[in-house]
Amino acid sequence: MFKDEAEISVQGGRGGAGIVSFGKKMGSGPDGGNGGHGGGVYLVAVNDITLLTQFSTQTVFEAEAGAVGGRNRKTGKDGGDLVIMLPVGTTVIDKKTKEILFEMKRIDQRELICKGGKGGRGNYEFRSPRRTTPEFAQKGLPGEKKNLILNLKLIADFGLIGLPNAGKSSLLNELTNAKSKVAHYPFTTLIPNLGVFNGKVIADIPGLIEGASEGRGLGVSFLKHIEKVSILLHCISSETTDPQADYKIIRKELGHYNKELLKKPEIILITKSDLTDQKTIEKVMKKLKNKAKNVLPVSVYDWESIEHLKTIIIRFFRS
Ligand SMILES: Nc1nc2c(ncn2[C@@H]2O[C@H](COP(=O)(O)OP(=O)(O)OP(=O)(O)O)[C@@H](O)[C@H]2O)c(=O)[nH]1
Ligand SMILES: [Mg+2]
Repeated sequence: MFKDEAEISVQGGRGGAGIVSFGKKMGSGPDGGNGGHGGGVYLVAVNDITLLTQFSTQTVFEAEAGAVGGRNRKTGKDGGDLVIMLPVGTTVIDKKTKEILFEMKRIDQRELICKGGKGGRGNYEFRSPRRTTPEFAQKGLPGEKKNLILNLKLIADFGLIGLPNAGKSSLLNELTNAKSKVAHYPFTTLIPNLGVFNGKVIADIPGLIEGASEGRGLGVSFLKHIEKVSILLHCISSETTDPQADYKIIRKELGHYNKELLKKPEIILITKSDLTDQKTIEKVMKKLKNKAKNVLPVSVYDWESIEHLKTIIIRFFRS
């Protein structure tokens, strides 16, 4: 199951202990080595929106501890770092302070979230003219620990939005390499899907219905994924009896969720245009033409309409 929220606990590795040791020969001084430092925990952003599901089974992570020091002033080996992969678009929040620690915005962005603990000093380090045989050494320190809330909001250039069954996933599949499930019933898409067209990311957002911003249908959980989308591809089926009403339902939910969403540039797509005659399509377009600069009919069965949509999309990235 797709997860866009998770809570995990992360901790740097404990530092290794320093040791108490003396040279083997009679009268030789202290030679206990220092412990190695504990490994750090790093977060790295990658291009995989499914990654938060890894936290369904494991929620506690700790980097490797440093090794204890050795005789002969030998320092213990440092613990290895632990790298946790997160999907690009994840906000990392400190559970206790609620502070945003990182926004994982770029692929390969790497952040140190918890430092490893320092290794303890061995007794060699405590020698002095007055204390020639220190009988003690330090323990290693524990690594830094944090409880994190991870919140993923998809980052996409274009977001396909609309009522259930409007043909969003079909368009995603047509425009990109994605294989989003398509079926003739509402709520086929239960999780957002991404595809890439000409280097730009298009997100297919599960269908929204009236009351979505209050939790109806698939609820508010997917509206958040529209927040970081740059341009909306608003799909309205040409089969509708009232295109303006369909349009308004979605706009109302976007506005209820966050007024900023209404400011995003929008292209209105009158989908499944093959199912209606030209005259009806024109009527529908006329009713919506004052809502957005671009209102165009598309059908996955009409190659030209898809090519036209592609040109409009390309024009959008250029502008
Ligand atoms: N004739 C025709 N049918 C289409 C077209 N696009 C989609 N459909 C059909 O419409 C139905 C819904 O398509 P989907 O792409 O699953 O719609 P959706 O908006 O993703 O639906 P949800 O995920 O449920 O919100 C499917 O039966 C598709 O085959 C089109 O251009 N022409
Ligand atoms: Mg769908």
